[in-house]
Amino acid sequence: MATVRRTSCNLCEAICGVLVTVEGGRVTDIRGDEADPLSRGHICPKAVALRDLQEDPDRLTQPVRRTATGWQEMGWEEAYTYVADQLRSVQKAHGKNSIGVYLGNPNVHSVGAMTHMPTLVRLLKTRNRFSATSVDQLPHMLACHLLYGHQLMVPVADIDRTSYLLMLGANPLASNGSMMTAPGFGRRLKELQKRGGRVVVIDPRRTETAAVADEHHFVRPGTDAAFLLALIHEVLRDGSAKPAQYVDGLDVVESVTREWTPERAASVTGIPAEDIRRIAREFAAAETAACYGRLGVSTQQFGAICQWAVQVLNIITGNLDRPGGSMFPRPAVDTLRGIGRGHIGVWKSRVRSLPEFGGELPASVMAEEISTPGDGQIRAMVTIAGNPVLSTPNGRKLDEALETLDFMVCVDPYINETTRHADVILPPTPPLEREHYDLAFHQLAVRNTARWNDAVLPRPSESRHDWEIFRGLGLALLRDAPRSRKTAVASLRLRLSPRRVVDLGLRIGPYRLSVRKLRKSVGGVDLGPLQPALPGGLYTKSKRIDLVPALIVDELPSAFEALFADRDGDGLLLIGRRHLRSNNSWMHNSARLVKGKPRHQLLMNPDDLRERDLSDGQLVEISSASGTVSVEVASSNDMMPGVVSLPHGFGHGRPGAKLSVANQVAGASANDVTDAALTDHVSGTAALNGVPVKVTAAPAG
Ligand SMILES: Nc1nc2c(c(=O)[nH]1)N[C@H]1C(S)=C(S)[C@@H](COP(=O)(O)OP(=O)(O)OC[C@H]3O[C@@H](n4cnc5c(=O)[nH]c(N)nc54)[C@H](O)[C@@H]3O)O[C@H]1N2
Ligand SMILES: Nc1nc2c(c(=O)[nH]1)N[C@H]1C(S)=C(S)[C@@H](COP(=O)(O)OP(=O)(O)OC[C@H]3O[C@@H](n4cnc5c(=O)[nH]c(N)nc54)[C@H](O)[C@@H]3O)O[C@H]1N2
Ligand code: SF4
Ligand SMILES: [Mo]
Repeated sequence: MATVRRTSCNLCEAICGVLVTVEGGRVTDIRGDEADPLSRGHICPKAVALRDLQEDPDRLTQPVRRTATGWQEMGWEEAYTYVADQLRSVQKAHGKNSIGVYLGNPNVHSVGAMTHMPTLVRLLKTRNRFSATSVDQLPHMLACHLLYGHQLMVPVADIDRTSYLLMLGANPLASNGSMMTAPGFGRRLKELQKRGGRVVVIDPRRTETAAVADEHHFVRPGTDAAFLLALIHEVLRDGSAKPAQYVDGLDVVESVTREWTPERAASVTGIPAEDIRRIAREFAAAETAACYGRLGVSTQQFGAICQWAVQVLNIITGNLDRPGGSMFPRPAVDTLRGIGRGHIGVWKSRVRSLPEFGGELPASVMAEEISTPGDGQIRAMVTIAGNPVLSTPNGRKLDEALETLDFMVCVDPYINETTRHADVILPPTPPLEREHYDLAFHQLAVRNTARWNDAVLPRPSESRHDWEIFRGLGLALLRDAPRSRKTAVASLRLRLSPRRVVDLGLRIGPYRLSVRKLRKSVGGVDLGPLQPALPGGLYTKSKRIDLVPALIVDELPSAFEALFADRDGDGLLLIGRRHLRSNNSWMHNSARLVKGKPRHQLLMNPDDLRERDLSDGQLVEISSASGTVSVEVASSNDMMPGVVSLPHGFGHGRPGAKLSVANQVAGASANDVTDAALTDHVSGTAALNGVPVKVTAAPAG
């Protein structure tokens, strides 16, 4: 008999409610849940992959260990003990920091990872911690830490009420939105336009989102800081600034942006000065407006300045914390309370002296920390839900470095480009076998809602949830540790189930909910539109906002020099992109998702092709300071001249990776040409966009 179960899809940040039909223990249908007050029935093609993940024969269900004759299954308890012993012996021989940890993207999509993984990582006591944050949203978190006092106090564009949305470096029609949970982004944009509102997109590619916007401007990659500072300059110049009374430092903003004129910005961005002036005027005059800058203005050399400037623009035009502007969500579990406010530069990386942020070093230094000998060198790696060989800059170098380690353990369901180097792989249950409450994305949602999901399918007895793996490993590490208050607390934290932790969070949260109450609500509880929260909600000691943190302002003169320096004329700049039927580095093993037209090509403007005697469809070589890859080129009028686009997450087919479908997917890894040496000057975030490259015909044969 068929039963329909309610859950949500957690493959991306949109957290869409879905209805899953199960017949005889198997999923037969997945569709959108109209009763979900946030997603209102929206889903995308990736939802069907929930079923493919469930049924994928390549997915591991038990721990495996690498032996001379191949991978061998092992028992869970045996695996925990073995891994804990190996990690401890590496640390005994080489010191605490000899263990490196990489935490990948899917951790934030799993409640068990959110509740249990941090405790495990703390037990490892290493400073060599890395995560996807520093190839992604670190500049947002830094800006929010500096301005609002908490790294996760991130305002989101109030898309459902705004009358002017200015978007930079975001393509939500492919990505479904990020650092802004707004399922059905396309529908929300249409509603905005129907209300008479305006959508303006700034992107070096005429993206799917640009195509539905009212206005799109090409921008030369990496130069958005000049555009944003010119907008601020203009708003201040024509006297239309109206910051709230709890904002300090407007006069300093005025003086540090004095030279950042629209004319100067036009000369490097390619956006005409009169358009910059008009956008500034329209933004400031709009009834309500929100500026939203995402990946493209984060993972670039001036990411921190861009994200700071986005906030400053919202603040000085009076749009922060007002309906229709840029607002702070108030989720049913206050995630901010459980997470530190953030800090930067408390220690630096050993080899290159890049700053930590919130206890993590930039992923761009990971390979060199493994391969450079000396005190504090990484000798063992732990990866949890990450595939950094494909996801971090200069991935080839990391690929090679991982092979030199004394020990490596991965918590991951697949033997892929990264985990093929492991000694032990510990696979967690797939999404449909897990309970879920979204601790991460209700914190970033454009409407306050809450939902609890029971598991759709039972967990097979031989499988373990990710939190059970963290508990097992953590307790194994604690076994020989001297008893103290700290170890007692860690052990208690590891033993509480995610359900208990969420229930507690809901009960002490602002709406006094509970798992029981949520389980009774069909599709989730609607807690209403976003509400003003400042200044009381600020995490700054003064309960005021200082617009001009030294870390950013001190960097402006050298950014000015770098941005307006003479440029080498004929170089191309490489940027990335996403596609609706693809998800970072790991979902190409779903045949239904990858079918259809290839999506891995290098996109290039026809004039740039012609100039190099290249033609559409030809195999080309892309080379940068860090490497060379070959891939087919596709001619595209949607590309800004001088800019080429290659998606990341491809480049499968490496020896030993057990991905029967993905290994057949063509394409090269963009991160074999991105450069670990290129980082955001302030935060150390990888500059994955705006990489100087040459494109030539691939040698015949
Ligand atoms: N050039 C370039 N590089 C980029 C980007 C770009 O735009 N351009 N984007 C960057 C961004 S924004 C991000 S977030 C990173 C993402 O890069 P990563 O942090 O590496 O994350 P994914 O690529 O999503 O890889 C997910 C890994 O987790 C495993 N996995 C999947 N589900 C689960 C689970 O539930 N539990 C566990 N334990 N494992 C699971 C998969 O098998 C895979 O190995 O890539 C970054 N890299
Ligand atoms: N289908 C799908 N959805 C996803 C993912 C996925 O892989 N596939 N990944 C998820 C993850 S981990 C994340 S972080 C989000 C990211 O979500 P988004 O931020 O929306 O990411 P992208 O779609 O890569 O859009 C980034 C845009 O920045 C542009 N860009 C590049 N360089 C510059 C620049 O210098 N200036 C400006 N203004 N623009 C620039 C690119 O052309 C691109 O259109 O998506 C998430 N959702
Ligand atoms: S947009 Fe697609 S991938 Fe993202 S949560 Fe919704 S259905 Fe899942
Ligand atoms: Mo991301």
